[in-house]
Amino acid sequence: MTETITYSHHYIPLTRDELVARLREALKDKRFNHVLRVEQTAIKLAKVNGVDIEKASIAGLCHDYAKQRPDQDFIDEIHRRGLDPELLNYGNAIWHGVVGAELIKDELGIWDEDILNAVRHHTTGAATMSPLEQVIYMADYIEPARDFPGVEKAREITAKDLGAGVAYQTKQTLEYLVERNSPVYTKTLETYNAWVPAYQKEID
Ligand code: DGI
Ligand code: FE
Ligand code: FE
Repeated sequence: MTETITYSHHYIPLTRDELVARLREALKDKRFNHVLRVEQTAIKLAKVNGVDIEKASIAGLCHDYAKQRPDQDFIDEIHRRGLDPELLNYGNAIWHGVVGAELIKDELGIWDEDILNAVRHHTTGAATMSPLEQVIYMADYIEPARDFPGVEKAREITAKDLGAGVAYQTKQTLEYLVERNSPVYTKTLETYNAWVPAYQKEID
């Protein structure tokens, strides 16, 4: 069942319907449907982990808001805002969250730092993540249409322990990147060091 949250805390100057309309404009159908599923998964994880469901809805819907921007938009924003120049060595995979958070602040009027951090860190994680950030990081990884080796185990671990889910995803993603000889963003390594050794028992 789809849960429609009524926004009442002014984390965003839009109703949920208005926000959904903005996302429908910003995203292709496939990506739009993904963010709706991430929202629903995030609400469920929020409920069992004592996280604000309104923030979970907003962050879930917005997490990929910038995913379909052209590379040049991100490059311009990185220069204009003086963001970490290391970002220029990466691409859309890293930019749409880290730079995307700045765009949702400006374009959607979201100021809540917890929501912005959940968007900022949804791809790479971070050494320190609030419960909302963990919820969005995991909801993106285990939403019902995700189908890759290990996703069922990720769902089981996350249902038992949200932090263990974070550790499991982080390890899987790092293995995936190394397997493909891909560059690993520094924050992804920091996430690994902060979470994986701490949850050794839970993720094996
Ligand atoms: O935007 P989504 O597809 O819903 O999911 P996402 O934002 O978690 O993006 C996942 C992609 O990001 C996936 O292809 C792996 C990639 N990724 C995650 N961490 C890193 C990374 N790519 C590089 N190059 N370096 C990283 O540290
Ligand atoms: Fe994403
Ligand atoms: Fe996503």
